[in-house]
Amino acid sequence: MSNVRQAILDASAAHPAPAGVHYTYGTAGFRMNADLLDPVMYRVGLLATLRSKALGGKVIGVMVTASHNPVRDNGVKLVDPMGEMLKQSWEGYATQLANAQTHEEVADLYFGIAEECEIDLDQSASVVVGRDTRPSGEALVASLVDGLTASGATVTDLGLKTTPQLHFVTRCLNDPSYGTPTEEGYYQKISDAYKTLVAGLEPLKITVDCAHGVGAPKLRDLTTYLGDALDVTVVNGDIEHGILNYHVGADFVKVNVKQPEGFDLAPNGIYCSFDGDADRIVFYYADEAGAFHLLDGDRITALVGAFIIETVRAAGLDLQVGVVQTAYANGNSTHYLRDSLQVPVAFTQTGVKHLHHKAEEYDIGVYFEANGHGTVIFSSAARSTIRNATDGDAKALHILRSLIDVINETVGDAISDMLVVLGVLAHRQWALADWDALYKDLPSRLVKVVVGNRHAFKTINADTQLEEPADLQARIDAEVAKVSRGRSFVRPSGTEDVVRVYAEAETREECDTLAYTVAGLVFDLAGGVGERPAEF
Ligand code: G16
Repeated sequence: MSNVRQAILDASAAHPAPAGVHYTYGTAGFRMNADLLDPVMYRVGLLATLRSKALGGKVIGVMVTASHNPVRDNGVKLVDPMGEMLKQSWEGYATQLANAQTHEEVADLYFGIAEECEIDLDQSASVVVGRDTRPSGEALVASLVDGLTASGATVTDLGLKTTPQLHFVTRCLNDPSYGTPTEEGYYQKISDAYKTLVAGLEPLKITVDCAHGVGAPKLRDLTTYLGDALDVTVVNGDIEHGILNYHVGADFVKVNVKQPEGFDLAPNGIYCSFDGDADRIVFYYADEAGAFHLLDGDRITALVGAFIIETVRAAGLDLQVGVVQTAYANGNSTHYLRDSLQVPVAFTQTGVKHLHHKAEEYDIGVYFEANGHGTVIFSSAARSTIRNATDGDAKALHILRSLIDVINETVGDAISDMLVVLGVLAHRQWALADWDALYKDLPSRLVKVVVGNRHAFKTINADTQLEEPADLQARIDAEVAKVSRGRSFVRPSGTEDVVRVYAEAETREECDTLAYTVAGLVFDLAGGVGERPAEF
C-alpha cells in the first residue's frame, strides 16, 4: 500500500463520520451544526490538496465560516486560484467524499478522483486557510489541516480573516499583479484607492454594525490606513461576548426590514450592517420622523451601476455594462435598471457563484443579490481599456481607475463594497435619502418554512418555479393571480435547513397575504414541521 494511502487511512480514523447524516455542498459549501462537521473538514482537506494538484500546484483557499448562520453552525468552502468559488463540477466530489461511510471508502475516493481527473499525484499542493470568529472554528481548522497534511499539501493557516480577505489573498498568491498576498496588502490597496477616489471631497461619516463578527476587528484595522478620509464608528463589534448574528447583522436587517439591536439611529445618518464573515452589506437610515429605510443589494446595484455607466460614458469608452440579479430582486429595481438606465439585466439562480459567472459575460458586470452579497467585475479587456485610455474626460478616467482598486473583484466584500458605495455617494454629494429616491420598492416579504425534507424541493428557471413537489407550482400560480403585480416563488435554502418563500405585490397587504398563503401551502403540502407560518 502506498504511504499516502496509509497516511490518509490513519488520519481518517481520528475523524469518524456520524451515522445517518447526509452532507451536501450547497449554496456556499458545507454548512450545518458545527458538531457534525469534523469528518467533513478532514475530507475537504483531502479535496483541496487534489484541487491544487489538479491545477499544477496553484494555491487553493479554504474558508471555515457559516457566514450569516447562527453561532452554533459552521461551514467550509473552497476557493479556486483566481479567488472565485470552487469549480462547480468539483462540488460533486466534495459531496461524495463527505458522505463516504468508511475510511477505506475515503481513501478509494481520493485516488478515484485523482484517476478520473488525471491528476499527477507527485505534483506539489499548496493551500491557504482562514476562519471567522465562531468558537468551533479552531478545532475544525485542525481537522482540515489533518486532511491537508495526510495528503501532503503545504498549508498556510492565516487565522482570523473575513471571507473576502481569504479570497483576496488566494488570488494574490496566484496572480501577484492583483496585490500583495497579505491582510496588510489588502488594507493598503483598498485604502489607497479609496483615498484617491474621494480626494478633495468632503469626508463621510458612517456607523457600521459588524454583527459581533470578524468584520469588527478587521474594519478597525482598516481605519488606521484610511486616516481622515473616512470617519468610521464600529458598533456590535464585541467578538468575545456578543452573540454572532443574533438580532444584528445584514441578514437580520434585510429579512426583518428593521434596524439591528444595540444602538440608535440618528436622523439621516449613514448606517450599514455586515454579516458574520463580512461578505454582505446593507445600508439604512432613519428619516426625520424616525421611519426606517433599507437600502439593500438591489439598491447598491442601482447606485453603483448607474454611476459606472455614467462615468464610462463620460470617459468616452465603449464598454458594455451589464447587471445580474436573482429572483429575489425587487421587481421595481429590475424596472429601474432596464427601463430607466437601459442596462441589460440577466437572472441566475441564487448564490454568488452563479451570478459571478454570468457577470463575466460583460465588459463590466455588476452583481448584487438583494441580500447585499455582490461586487463589480471588469474583463481584462475592459481593465486595459480603462488603464491605457489617453483621451476622454480625465476626471472620469481617474474615477474608474481608482474604483477598480477599491473593488474586491474576487467575491462580495462588505468592507470593499462599503467604500465603493461611500465613494459614489461622496461624488454625487448624496444623503441616503437621495439614493433611496431612485425608485420605490414593491412591497416584498421573505418567510422561512421548516419542512421534513427540504431536498424534496427542486427549482427551475433561475429559481422562479418549482418542478417538485409536483402540483405545488400550480397552487402558487393560482395565488399569485389573485393580486396585482404579484410574484412569488419557493426554493430550498442551500445554507439553512429551511425552505424560503418570497412574495411581492402592489400593496403591503396583498404582498403579506400572498407570502403567508404560499408559506401555508408549503407547510401543509410538503410536511411542515413546528409552527405553521402565520401573519403577525
Ligand atoms: C450565501 C451565499 C449567497 C446566498 C446566501 C443565501 O451567503 O454566498 O450567495 O444568497 O448564502 O443562500 P440560501 O438562500 O441558499 O440559503 P452567505 O453570506 O451566508 O455566505
